[in-house]
Amino acid sequence: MITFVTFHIDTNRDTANKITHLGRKIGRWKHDRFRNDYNYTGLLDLLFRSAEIFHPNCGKVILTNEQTDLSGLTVDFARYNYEIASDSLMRDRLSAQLDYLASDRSTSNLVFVDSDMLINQNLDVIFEAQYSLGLTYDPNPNLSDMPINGGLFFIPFDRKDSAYAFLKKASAIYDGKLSNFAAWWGDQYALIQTIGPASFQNRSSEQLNQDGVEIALFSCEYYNFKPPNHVTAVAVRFRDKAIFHFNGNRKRFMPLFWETHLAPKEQQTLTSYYRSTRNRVLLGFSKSHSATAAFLRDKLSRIGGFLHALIR
Ligand SMILES: [Mn+2]
Repeated sequence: MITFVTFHIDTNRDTANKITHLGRKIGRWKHDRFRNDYNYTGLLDLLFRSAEIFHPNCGKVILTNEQTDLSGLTVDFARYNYEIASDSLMRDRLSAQLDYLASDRSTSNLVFVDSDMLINQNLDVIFEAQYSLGLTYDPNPNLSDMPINGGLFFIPFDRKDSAYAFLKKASAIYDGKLSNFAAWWGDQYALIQTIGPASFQNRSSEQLNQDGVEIALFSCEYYNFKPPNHVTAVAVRFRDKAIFHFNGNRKRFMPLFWETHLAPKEQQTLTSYYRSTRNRVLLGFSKSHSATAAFLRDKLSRIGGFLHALIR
């Protein structure tokens, strides 16, 4: 069994502006900005429903704070409240994850997962290898200073203590010298510093031993896949990817991807098949050489604009 543990708190425009400002200061997000105005309960709902498709009756947990409104969710989940401030969003997330990890005595494997992810496969194979903490890394050179993604941890149920030991160390590094990044990015800086950038760079396999803790490295290419940031990419099923990450402003595509590819797996109804087919045709997926399909493909740019308008 797997328990999917995600994180969300309500934030405001002030937090979004501060995080955007921090991003500009470290040379990221030149044209982009942090947004807190997505329909997060909608995204959390889709995350859990995607997990249910491949892991029926999986555990579903949200780490949050008392003030956050999660009433919009349609699935059952367990709520855990912690002290989480928006000024120290990522630092407090790591603390909450540690507290949850320490309190969880279940025999369920854990997947700590971002709210803007969709599960696209059964993940049991991830837990067949022997390790204490599974992390995903992105080989993109733009991320060479923070190659480990903070949004996804795999923790086998019988290795929670040693995963805890590693994350506790990361948390101490975060508190100690990364306080400028308490709101954002600090978790990812702390993760690579805990591993050691040199150990990571010079590794000879995808398994590292950090002070007795076995760390397994999974490529983001399959396990934490960021789809191309364009609406037409939603036409592609990306069947070989285990987990999607609609990070940044890709979030606007997450409901459309759900409707196009995953909803028909959840509910085999005429409506879900109709919507899926309609979207795939509109997005130019059809390989048909029929005059109708060619006509629709020719109109793609205009229809793409229409879909853009729909998804903000
Ligand atoms: Mn994310």
